[in-house]
Amino acid sequence: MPAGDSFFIATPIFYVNDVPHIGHAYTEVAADVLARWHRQRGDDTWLLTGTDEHGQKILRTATSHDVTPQAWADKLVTESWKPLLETVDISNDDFIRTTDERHEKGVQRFLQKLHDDGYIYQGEFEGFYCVGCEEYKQPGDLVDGTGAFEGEQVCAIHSKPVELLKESNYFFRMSDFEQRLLDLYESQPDFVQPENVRNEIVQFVKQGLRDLSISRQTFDWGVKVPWDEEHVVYVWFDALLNYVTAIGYGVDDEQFDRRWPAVQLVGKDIARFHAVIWPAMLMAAGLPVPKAVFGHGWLLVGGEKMSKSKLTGIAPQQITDVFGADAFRYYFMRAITFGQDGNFSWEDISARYQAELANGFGNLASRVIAMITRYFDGTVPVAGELTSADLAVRETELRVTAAADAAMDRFAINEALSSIWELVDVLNGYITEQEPWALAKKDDQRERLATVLATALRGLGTLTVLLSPFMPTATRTLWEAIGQGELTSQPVDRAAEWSSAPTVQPLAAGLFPRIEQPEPAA
Ligand code: ME8
Repeated sequence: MPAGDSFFIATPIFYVNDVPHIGHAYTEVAADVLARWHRQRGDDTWLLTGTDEHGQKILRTATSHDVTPQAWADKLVTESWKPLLETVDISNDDFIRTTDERHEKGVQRFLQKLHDDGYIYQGEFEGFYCVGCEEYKQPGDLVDGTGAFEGEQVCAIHSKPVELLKESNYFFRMSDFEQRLLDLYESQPDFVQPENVRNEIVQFVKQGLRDLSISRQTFDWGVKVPWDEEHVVYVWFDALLNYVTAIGYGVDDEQFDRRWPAVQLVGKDIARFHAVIWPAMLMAAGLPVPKAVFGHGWLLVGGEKMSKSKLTGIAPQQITDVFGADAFRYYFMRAITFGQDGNFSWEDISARYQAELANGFGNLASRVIAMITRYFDGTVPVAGELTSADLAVRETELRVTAAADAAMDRFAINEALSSIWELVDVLNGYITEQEPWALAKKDDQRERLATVLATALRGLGTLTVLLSPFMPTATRTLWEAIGQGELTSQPVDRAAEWSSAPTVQPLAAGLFPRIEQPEPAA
């Protein structure tokens, strides 16, 4: 078991009514980069992702395709959701489906406990339900419809009419937890991040919490309520529990205690479920709340939140087919301030690919390795006396490593990358100024040439270690050319301590090849 702290990070589990788009891939990549960073820092890391398969939304989609919801979910998971993880190179430790037996049993166990402890009661409920959100809506959540829905009240998120439902349901006494939740936000200010999401959550809870309807009776695609099989568990109550059923809630205490509590990474659209309902459920069960709930921003396409239903969805593979998974990961983590909304455009990714990856990092790697190959037959030179320019490179390596590590602890993923990129720029500037090609022409500058290339190579190796959580494939290729041992065993928080192989191997091709057709139609 790694010696470091436990770091359990979970993504939302995604609905299988449709195939993934780059918004889903964005959450996956952010969680994966954080997980790889922590793993490479020696933390006892666990990355969980999965799929949300119950509820009316999936049932209706399956029915409209003339298949059972289970068959529909199986098809989407096998053909689309698991392949997404390969497309963008996710190193998840587990994949949970809400139709897994381990999950369904766990949900029943949890609900039974809350029932036994007096947190569940039966009542009548009438309200407006949005199947897209799988949520009852308050009048304030509705807006006037347009086009085909002119004259109707529609969900502000899905722009579709809500349905008036009246049922006899089971309720969770969520209102009992209002003050405890407010105390939690107060005493642990970083429980909900970033600040704007936190403020929204605090405001919401301050307006008063109602009890939550947690069962449905009019359809049967869900986990059965253990004491009343006429009801299925409300899909959000069911889905949130994946974070604990996946790590052995109620059946494997050792695994549960080792992992829980988690860091929850979600889109800000579902921060309320994770920062209000979920901790209230955990409090009722006597379990610790998550370490943090981070609600990231939305990917926008042409200024609008990207979504399949609005036909702005882009499949991740459309981008990885052109630029590769590493560039996909780099681009979204670098170009968007993590926590804020960000616009995607083909022009922007093409420009960054060319300037930052191909010319900035890729070219640096090729040049350093080519010069050591040419001037020293590939044998790594030994540095002589260091000048202030050499020491400045060394200082940058240590400084950006510490800055990136601290930024990752604050979920400031884009800041970590821009710190690391200072080293790319410093190294490129250093080589331009030191002109090793000119030194190579003078016999009396042999020692200086050795020092310059040894310094540049040290910096390049540090970069390789620091960038490995972001771009696992390109850095692995580069490491095979310069490093010793496994790249992922190099502690990322001590990246400058890496050991080089005695000789470098020429790179067969550039790390980031020229893109012939950079702008396919979006
Ligand atoms: O809400 N920009 O699933 P879902 C950024 N099953 N991220 C986006 C995005 C966009 N335009 N669109 C989607 C559900 N996402 C529930 C979750 S968890 C117990 C249950 C990402 O398939 C983002 O992470 O609708 C968002 O929160 C999630 O996909 C919603 O996925």
